[in-house]
This record gives sequence, structure tokens and C-alpha cells, in this order.
Amino acid sequence: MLELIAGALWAMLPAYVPNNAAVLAGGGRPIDGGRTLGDARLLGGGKTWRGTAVGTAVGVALALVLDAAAPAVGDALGITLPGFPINAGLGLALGAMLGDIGASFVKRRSGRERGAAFPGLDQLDFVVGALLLALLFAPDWTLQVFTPARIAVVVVVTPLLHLATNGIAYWLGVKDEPW
Ligand code: CTP
Ligand code: MG
Ligand code: K
Repeated sequence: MLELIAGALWAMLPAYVPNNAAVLAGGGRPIDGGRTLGDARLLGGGKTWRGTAVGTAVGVALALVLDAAAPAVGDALGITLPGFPINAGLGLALGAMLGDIGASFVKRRSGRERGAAFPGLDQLDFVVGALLLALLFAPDWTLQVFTPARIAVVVVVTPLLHLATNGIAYWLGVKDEPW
């Protein structure tokens, strides 16, 4: 059980941190350059080049650290933890950012203003993006590491982690909304 839960969360860590790093680093030029589609912004002012670049870089850097730490941490816990080839780390980190950007596109098309909540999508957009891009960049690694059981753990635990981290970020005053 520990092996299943710890392994699943460990494997997702490079996809968990990019969005939080983007919140801290965000600002500057929006990716959509202010363009609109219909009545609404294409993506909105909350998706910036800087946030996306810093978020991706932080996720990749964390993957490198986790890759080096996997044997020692696994030993200490008495389990085997996955390492991260660079293409897997990049797929997870960039995929998480792209999933979040894709969700903003969907939010704007459905009439939601920047910052509006979209329960379900908000908590899982980056999971879907991360897994799909990891599958594209590192197919063998992704299929081996993300077993159906681990994916099930990720889908159940991620929304809870996401609500908790964003709640804390809101409470600390670094995020405008608690979702
Ligand atoms: N951010 C960023 N670039 C990204 C993602 C996030 O700069 N690719 C920063 C922005 O400052 C953004 C903040 O992180 O306002 C919070 O992110 P998020 O909640 O995803 O964006 P929202 O502003 O709520 O916009 P949206 O409604 O489009 O999700
Ligand atoms: Mg938001
Ligand atoms: K979001």
C-alpha cells in the first residue's frame, strides 16, 4: 500500500510543482498577447510566458533531483521509487503547464472570467496534460511507471492535494482564489 501510494505521488511530483511555481513567478506578457476569440480572451491574462517557462523549468529541475534521490529515499522507505529520464521530467512538467493552459481555453469558451472556478477541470487538467505529454516524450517509461493502479491513486489523491495547496497559497496571500 505504501509502495503504491508513495510511488504514485513520487512519479507525479514533477507535474505537481509547475503550477505552484507559476503562481509565484507569473506576470508579464500573456501567452495570448491579449487576443480574443469571440467575446472572450483566447486564454486570459493568467497564462503568461514567464509563469509557463519558470513552472516548466522548476518541474524539470525537481525531476533531476528526484532522479538522483530515488535510490536513497526508496531504501529508507523500504520500497522502489521510479527515477526520471530527462524526457520524462520534461513531459510531466511541460504537460502540466499545457493542461492548465488548455483548461483556461475551455474556461474562456464557456464564459468563465479569469480566476473563475471550474470544479473537476481545475483539479485534474494538469494531470491529464502531464500524463499525455509524458506518454508522447517517454512512452516506455510512462507505461511502465504509471500502472493503472497508480493512475487510480493519482486521480483520487490529486484533487485533495490541489485543494490543500491552493488553500494554503490563498491563506498565505500568494494566490487570488483558493482553487
Ligand atoms: N500563471 C502564469 N502562467 C501560467 C499559469 C499561471 O503566469 N501558465 C500565474 C498567473 O499569475 C495566474 C496565477 O499563476 O493568475 C494563478 O494561476 P491560475 O489559477 O491557473 O490562473 P487564473 O488567473 O485563475 O486564470 P484562469 O481562470 O485562466 O485559470
Ligand atoms: Mg485560478
Ligand atoms: K488553473
